[in-house]
This record gives sequence, structure tokens and C-alpha cells, in this order.
Amino acid sequence: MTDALPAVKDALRTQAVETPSWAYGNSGTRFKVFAQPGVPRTPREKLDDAAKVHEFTGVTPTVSLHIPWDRVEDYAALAAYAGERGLKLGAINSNTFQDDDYRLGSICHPDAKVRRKALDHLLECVDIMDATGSRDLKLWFADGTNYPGQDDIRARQDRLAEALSAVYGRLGDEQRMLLEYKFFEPAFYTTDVPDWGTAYAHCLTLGQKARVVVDTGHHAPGTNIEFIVATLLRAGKLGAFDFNSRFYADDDLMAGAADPFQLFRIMCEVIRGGGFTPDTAFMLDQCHNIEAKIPAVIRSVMNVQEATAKALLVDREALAAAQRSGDVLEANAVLMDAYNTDVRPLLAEVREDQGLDPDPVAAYHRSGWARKIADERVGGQQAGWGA
Ligand code: LRH
Ligand code: MN
Ligand code: MN
Repeated sequence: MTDALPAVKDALRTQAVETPSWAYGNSGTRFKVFAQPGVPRTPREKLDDAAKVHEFTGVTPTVSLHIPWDRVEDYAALAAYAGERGLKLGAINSNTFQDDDYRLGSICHPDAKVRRKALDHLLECVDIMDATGSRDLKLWFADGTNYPGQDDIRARQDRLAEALSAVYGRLGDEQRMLLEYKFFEPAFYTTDVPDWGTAYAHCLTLGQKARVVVDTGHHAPGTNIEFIVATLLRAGKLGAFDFNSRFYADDDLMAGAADPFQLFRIMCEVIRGGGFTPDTAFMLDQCHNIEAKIPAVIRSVMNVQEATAKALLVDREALAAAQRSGDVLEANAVLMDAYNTDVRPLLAEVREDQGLDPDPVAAYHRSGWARKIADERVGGQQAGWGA
């Protein structure tokens, strides 16, 4: 294992995790949003907070935006503002789920006028990408039905395909669309993009620039997510992750908090499948309803780094040999050896090599940023979630 360490450290230095603008704002459940002191009031202030996360972790150079939560007059100016803070704007997330017109869906709605409105929003998101220099358009649709018979399941798939194809045709050469699936919520009977298979089928028809997003919170309990990751990578169709943790449904808790072993298994398949490249966007999609937001984002990033380090430490040769010889117990032991390694000292070294504090959370707490924003920002903005 010692021989592999320099290569593992090199790989860890190349890691990038994208943080979501909405993780910095106030959020909650449908029961209550607990406002926190110092939360950002504008997209620029969200970028200021994201810059702090990057300053202390060194691995979060991009920030996902959500339109209209991050609507501004001048997106090129916002990108320049990000640039001045050492950041770039990342994926543009569309939002077709918070308008009264979307009661029966957006691009799958039975009424062509509503579909047109939703499509126009998606096309506007591509205009925004042109201005920000973003590569990825992330699409998640709340579309679906609540009752059997409510709408024609198959016709809704046709409407979905038609709108996706219009968006695909609008993409520039370097731009991609990422289609996200989720098995239920807000629709409770059918969801129009409920699973990786549906997302994959649409992306396959669309072409090379269409990829699937795996949001770790969007599966039924017990789903083997690493199998999905392996399958999508094998097909060249894995575009991105939305990392977060779930105990029950789409809980959006800190990545790696609920099941660090699952995150490790996912990262093992990413590395095995050649997905540990900039071609795969590693994003967080989470909200911090009761915990302090910036240190929670830092903690999540560290959890992703730890899972990655452990996955990189898997002795691939020993694993392959055990698998070839059918040594079930040895193969499992090789994997568990890597998982059970305490990689925190290794990551501390990687940070020190990069001139960073080995303990990003402690460094953040010492920085005084939390006090400064609590003093300066009054009336923080809601992330977009909650009542
Ligand atoms: C939907 C989702 C999707 C949205 C984000 C805010 O549940 O995961 O990625 O855009 O939450
Ligand atoms: Mn998501
Ligand atoms: Mn979600």
C-alpha cells in the first residue's frame, strides 16, 4: 500500500467538488424554516461563502446556480465576480416546479401552452450558460401524476422527449445536459423521470451531450447505487453526482453522514469505471436546515474526500487476483482493508502540501468569517426550499 501513496495523493490533489448555491441560504422543511444569522442575501454573498469553503478545502472551485433562486441582471458580471474570488460558475439548475402553472407538470403538462413556458425557461437556462461559461445544464423535473388515470403515461413520455430534444438542439458544442431522476415526490403515483433507466433511455436517444445525474438521495431504500454507477459508466452515460445523505426519502443531509460505506462503494465504482475525471461532475445537492451551513458544506466535502481516498487505496491487483481465484472472503477483505483505513492523516498531509490548514473546519472557525457575516448581513435569503 505504501508504494501506492504518491499516486493516491496525486489523484486526491486533482479532485474537485462543486458546491450548490442553495446550501448557503436558509432552508427547511415544509414545517419550518429556521433562519440563521449571517446567511447570504444575494447570489454574490452565496459566492462569498462558497469562496470560503474553497479557501479552506482547496477542492471546491465551482458553484452550481439554481434559476430563478440565483436570478441576476447580468450573469457575465456574476461570473466575473466569482472569478475574482477564485471560483467559476458551475452547473445551471433549471426550476420548473415552483410556479402555479406547473400543477399538472411542466414539459410533460397536457397543455401545450404550459409546456412552451417550461421549455422557454430551459432555453433561457442555456442562454445563462452562454453568459456564465457553464458547461452543464442540470434538469430535474417534478413532473408526474398523483392518481391512476390522471394523464396518459405514454403521452407524457412523448412530451418529455420532445422538450428534451429541443433543449438538446440548443446546446453549444462544449455544453452538456444532465438529466436527473427521482423515484417520487412531489408526484406520488407516477413520476416522468423516476429512475436511471428512464433517464438513460432519453439520454441515449438524444446523443453524446446528454448524460444522467445520480442524486444519491433519489432512490428507494436499499437500492444498490454503486451498481447504477457502474452501469452508467460502462455505457459512457454518467454525467454527474448530486451527493447528499438520506435516511428516509430525499433528506438532503450532509454527504457521507448517513452511510459513509455507501459513498465509499460508489467511489470504488467511479474509480474502477474510469469516472474519476472532470468528465464526471461531483456536486453536492444538500440543505442545512439546523446546522451551521458553511462548516456543514466543508464537512461534506471532507466526507467525499475521505470516501475517495479510501477507494483509491483499494489494492486493485490483490482484489483482481482474489476475484479471479474465486476467493470471496479475500476479495471482500481487500475492499474492507481500504475502507477501514484511517485516511484523515493522509488527507491532512495532502492539504499541508498544498499550503492549506490540515483541519479545514477548525481553520474556518478560527477565521472569524461566521461572526463577520452575522454582523454584516441582516435578513438572509431563503434558499428556495421550505415554507
Ligand atoms: C430535486 C433536486 C434537484 C433540484 C435540487 C434543488 O429534489 O435534487 O437537483 O434542482 O433538488
Ligand atoms: Mn439533486
Ligand atoms: Mn433532491
